[in-house]
Amino acid sequence: MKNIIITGASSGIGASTARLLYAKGYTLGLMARSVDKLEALSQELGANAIVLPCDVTDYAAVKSGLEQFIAAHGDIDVLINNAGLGYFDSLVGGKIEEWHTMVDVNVKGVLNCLHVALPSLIRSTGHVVNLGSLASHQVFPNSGVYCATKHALIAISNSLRLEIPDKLRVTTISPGSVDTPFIHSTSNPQMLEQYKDYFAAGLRPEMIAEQIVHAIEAPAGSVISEIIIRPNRAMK
Ligand code: NJP
Repeated sequence: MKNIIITGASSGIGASTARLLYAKGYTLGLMARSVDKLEALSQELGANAIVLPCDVTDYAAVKSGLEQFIAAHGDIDVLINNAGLGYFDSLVGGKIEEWHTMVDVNVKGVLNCLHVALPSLIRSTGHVVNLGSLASHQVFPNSGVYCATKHALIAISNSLRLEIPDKLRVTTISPGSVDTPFIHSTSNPQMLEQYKDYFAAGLRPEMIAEQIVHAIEAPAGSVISEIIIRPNRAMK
């Protein structure tokens, strides 16, 4: 039985992935800040969905949560670095605190989780799944810092895969727009108005969850290095 940690499990892609993985019999560590949402998800799923309240930008909290999980359940087999957010806005006149938050959560948060989990993942010959984006490969208007964070993420994924291929599998999942609460973080009302229907008409989070499971269950001796999945429509 595999132990899987999912960051950002309280919503969207993370919650959908938790539902699919739990139904397949995995033991889950559910990480996010919204304890009420994690508790509700754990109650819906069952006793092997363990709530680990945690802000991924807080290294001490990540360490404590993951160490607590490992002590109780054993080494981590899969770490799904899914927690992330994007504030849509132009760079000119953008909000510095939003830029910092995107870097803190999307890049430093992933590094915090990796730093704590890697020894355990290596012991278990495990798997890291990082949530990238189409924005890992190209840039879009009004999301310059978000695109930068997702470019960083693919660099981290690809570097990690090169280091210890015999001890760790690394996958990046790179979706186009997905219909989750993601776009509603955007504080600029014009941007929200401009993009919200586009995201609402995007992929369903269950589609991304299926790709994550597909990567985790790839045959031994193989690694799915990246999955790019996009809505089959014109881009905005
Ligand atoms: O977004 P949403 P998605 N510490 O808003 C958590 C990428 N992606 O599922 O802490 C810990 O439903 C937050 O939990 P909470 C995207 O970049 C998306 O769409 O309780 N957790 C919640 O569970 C991201 O990496 C699209 O607020 C923190 C989760 O993150 C991933 O997919 C397109 C946190 C966000 O759930 C999941 O996003 C694409 C913190 N400091 C890539 N801050 C898309 N939706 O269109 C946030 O290419 N979270």
